[in-house]
Amino acid sequence: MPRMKAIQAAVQILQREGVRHAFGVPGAAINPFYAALRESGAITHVLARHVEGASHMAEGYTRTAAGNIGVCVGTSGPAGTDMLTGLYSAAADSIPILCITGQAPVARLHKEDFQAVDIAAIAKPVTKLAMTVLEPAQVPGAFQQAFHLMRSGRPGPVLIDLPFDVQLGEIDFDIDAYEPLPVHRPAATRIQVEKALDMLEAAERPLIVAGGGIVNADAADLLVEFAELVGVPVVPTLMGWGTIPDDHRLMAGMAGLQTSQRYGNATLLASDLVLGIGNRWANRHTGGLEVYRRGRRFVHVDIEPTQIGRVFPPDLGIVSDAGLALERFVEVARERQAAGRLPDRGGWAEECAERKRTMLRRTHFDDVPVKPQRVYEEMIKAFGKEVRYVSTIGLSQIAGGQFLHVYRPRHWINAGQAGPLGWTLPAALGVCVADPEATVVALSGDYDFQFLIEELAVGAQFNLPYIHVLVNNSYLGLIRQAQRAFDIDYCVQLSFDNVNSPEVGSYGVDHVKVAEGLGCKALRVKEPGEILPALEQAKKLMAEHRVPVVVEVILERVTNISMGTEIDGVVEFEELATRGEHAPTALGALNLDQMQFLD
Ligand SMILES: Cc1ncc(C[n+]2csc(CCOP(=O)(O)OP(=O)(O)O)c2C)c(N)n1
Ligand SMILES: [Mg+2]
Repeated sequence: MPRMKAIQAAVQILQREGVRHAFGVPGAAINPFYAALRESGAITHVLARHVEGASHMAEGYTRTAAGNIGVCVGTSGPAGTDMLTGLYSAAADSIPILCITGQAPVARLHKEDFQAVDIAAIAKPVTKLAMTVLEPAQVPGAFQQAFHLMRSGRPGPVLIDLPFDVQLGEIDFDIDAYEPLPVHRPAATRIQVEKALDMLEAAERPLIVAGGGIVNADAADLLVEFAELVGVPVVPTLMGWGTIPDDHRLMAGMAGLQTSQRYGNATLLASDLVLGIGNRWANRHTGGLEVYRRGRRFVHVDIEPTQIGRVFPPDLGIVSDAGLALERFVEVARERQAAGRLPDRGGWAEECAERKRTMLRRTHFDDVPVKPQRVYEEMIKAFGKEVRYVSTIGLSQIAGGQFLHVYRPRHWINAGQAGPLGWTLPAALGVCVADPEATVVALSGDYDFQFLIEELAVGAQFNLPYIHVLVNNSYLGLIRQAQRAFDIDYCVQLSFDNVNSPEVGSYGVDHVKVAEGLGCKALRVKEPGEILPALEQAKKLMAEHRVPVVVEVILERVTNISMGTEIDGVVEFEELATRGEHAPTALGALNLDQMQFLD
């Protein structure tokens, strides 16, 4: 049996489990791991500038392709605590990442040693497993279990904490005798699917709510096949956006309080049965449950048994992996189609499509300073269907969710539940590592951009080119809008006169200078007509220099974006589209020569 340090066995297992990249920040307590990494040579390492950044890079990496597991690495003490936000974000959105931390030697754990903190205890609520390994011979089993848990059931993150002496302890280990553990995925039974389809058939205006579980199961094609078979319109959740292309005739729009379309909410409210697959009835999707549930029945398919009934009791709950459920749904629906049992849904689907053509918000404004709605119109013109968008939170992300178009799963990469400011930039870098050929476009408000801005240097150092659209209102815009309820505008201003950059006026931070100082390219635009040329120029700069390119759009300071507290009470602050030229990149306009608009 080969004899080696426990940490060498760990690195061999990482390789065997498919890890090719790691994101991290070294420190004394994790140096044995770095020595093993260097020796192996099979895993490339991206050196983050902030450990939190490394955790979000790992998440962006995982989210880009089915089967990926992002790995983030840090030393003992503050490195682990810095990565907690990444673990929370990953856990909340069911994303597997593996966080590896160094730790003080076992015998000194209780002595308040330098940078010794009980990270396993701290990380427990935001991981599927958080473990300080106390025996070198347990290291292989800990990693084996980590991969098994991350991939099984509802996916999520794991933290493995490795005391210095445990890493260096000698063990007998043969990688050829190692085998990844089988992954546990429950599957819907025929009876369950029959009952769900009976309910679907009995309904007059059924909908499918498609959640992120479908993305995790890599089952978007099956979703579309099933929707087409039964002719039922689909409302994706924010995490499921892209599972059915935005321009598909059965894509009915998103429902919700913020990242939604008027037609998505109207269609949900008109439905009488909702089949939720791989979704979790997030409160920003449902709004108040009274309105959301009134007059309709619900079927809930979820991989995690304790998710069924967590938010409200469904009429039928099915515990299943989304992909395995959809395979069964397609199979049984095919049989029913052959037997002539499937009802014609043409009228209802057309009603939904009509709303999608007509219930539009206006994006075409010529104002200076630029109104944010216009930015998304120009982004749609600049980037094709293959673009991968990355965003986190803020008015910027909400408006992105309302106006952009997504055509593929994993092309809207968004920290949906946790929404941690600063996530966008490092997550985009992780996406670039996972898919170097992709056009990656990040979308941030100025505050989100400033949170982990130093990570731009990582993009410059490791040649990870992407375009960062930075919509600058010099405000904590979303919170300013929320403070209207309190009649205050307090501690949400980002504006000041920058003594070094009179050209930014009172907008404060000179993002162009900072980005350039960190080794990236950057452009600033102030007029709507300049946005598209700047985005085109950014593509060229990205190709030429192989570094991130920031395109900053100076926005009007105050724009309220449509939102509300109930899906039947979303407040519109701007005028709606009443003519074709008001919303030239809306899907109705893209699909049809002739458009009709509701007043
Ligand atoms: C770590 C963290 N702290 C606070 C918040 C609350 N928060 C949500 S959006 C936001 C302001 C975002 O401002 P900006 O990024 O400029 O986007 P805008 O809304 O102006 O488009 C804040 C403070 C958060 N999401 N994450
Ligand atoms: Mg802002």
